Amino acid sequence: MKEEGRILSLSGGLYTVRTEKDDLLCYARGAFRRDGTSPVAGDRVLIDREEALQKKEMEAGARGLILEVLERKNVLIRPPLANLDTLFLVSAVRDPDPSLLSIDKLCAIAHHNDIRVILVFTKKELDPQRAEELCRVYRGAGFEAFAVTRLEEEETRRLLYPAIRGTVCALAGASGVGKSTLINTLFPFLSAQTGSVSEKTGRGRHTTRQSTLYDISHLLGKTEPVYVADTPGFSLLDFDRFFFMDKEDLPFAFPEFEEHLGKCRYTKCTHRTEDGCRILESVENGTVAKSRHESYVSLYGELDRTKAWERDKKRTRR
Ligand SMILES: Nc1nc2c(ncn2[C@@H]2O[C@H](COP(=O)(O)OP(=O)(O)OP(=O)(O)O)[C@@H](O)[C@H]2O)c(=O)[nH]1
Ligand SMILES: [Mg+2]
Ligand SMILES: [Zn+2]
Repeated sequence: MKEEGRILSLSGGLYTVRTEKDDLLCYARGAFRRDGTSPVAGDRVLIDREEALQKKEMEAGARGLILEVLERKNVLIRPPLANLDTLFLVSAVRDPDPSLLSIDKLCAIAHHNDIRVILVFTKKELDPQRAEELCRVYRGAGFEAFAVTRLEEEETRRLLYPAIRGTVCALAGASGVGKSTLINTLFPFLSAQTGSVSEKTGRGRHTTRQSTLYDISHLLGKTEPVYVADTPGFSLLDFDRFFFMDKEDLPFAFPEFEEHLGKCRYTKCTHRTEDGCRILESVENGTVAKSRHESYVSLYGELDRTKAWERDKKRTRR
């Protein structure tokens, strides 16, 4: 009998799948490997129990077989993770200075892939005014944005727990912005787990690892499962390989552009320098942030230069 489950982790070729009843160690059908569609953490899958397994698979500890991966909302290549709902994009207000272009790029990719972005600006106490300004820009662009400091742990939890929606969330951000510090504050048990895993395997922290999902519903006071992906090595660079878009899609990946689209003088307006462009007018009158438009122009150029074959390569590369 087929049952539905969610993959929590992959280790030594065996998947841990959470079903309604239990956590089950499973093998995946060989066919997944052959056609390059191997299941990853976050995947919703259909499984069959023991009867489907061979003796040697049982001996290796497997108690189920993954038959099918259910339709994915999105999938990241590195770290491998499927069906991400909420991404905490962590940047520091200073030390290191935030790269607005990197932030805007990741926001665009996430929006395009149906991932909700929550901007978290850390080290607020180093420059409270800048923190406020950054939050203002991103809230104005239609994102949720929060400024936090490690000096206010209770307040950080109060602000960020309610922002988690959907089933799977993860954190990302450049090196040194305070991701580990934030994880300590929000999910202390996760820091402990991460430490022990790397001690056991002796792997360096830059080794590409599989993601592992941890249930955090108890912290949020929810009855349905909510997971955070343990992805300590997750930086902005990892998104370069993530499914990217056509330049024609880019305006739609900037939520604050949406109400203006289709209203420019020219139907084929690229919103960069054209006369009668509604987006440019909005930048002039201050309703669209200048930095956001600059990032748009820069990303447009990047996509324009990326030849179709390169994009196709990125899409299929594993
Ligand atoms: N002033 C200040 N420093 C902070 C804050 N949060 C973290 N830091 C410091 O910033 C440095 C980097 O913090 P981490 O939490 O290690 O940053 P990370 O993003 O995990 O860094 P990587 O693991 O290298 O990617 C550490 O020295 C922290 O003590 C904060 O709110 N204020
Ligand atoms: Mg860290
Ligand atoms: Zn325009």
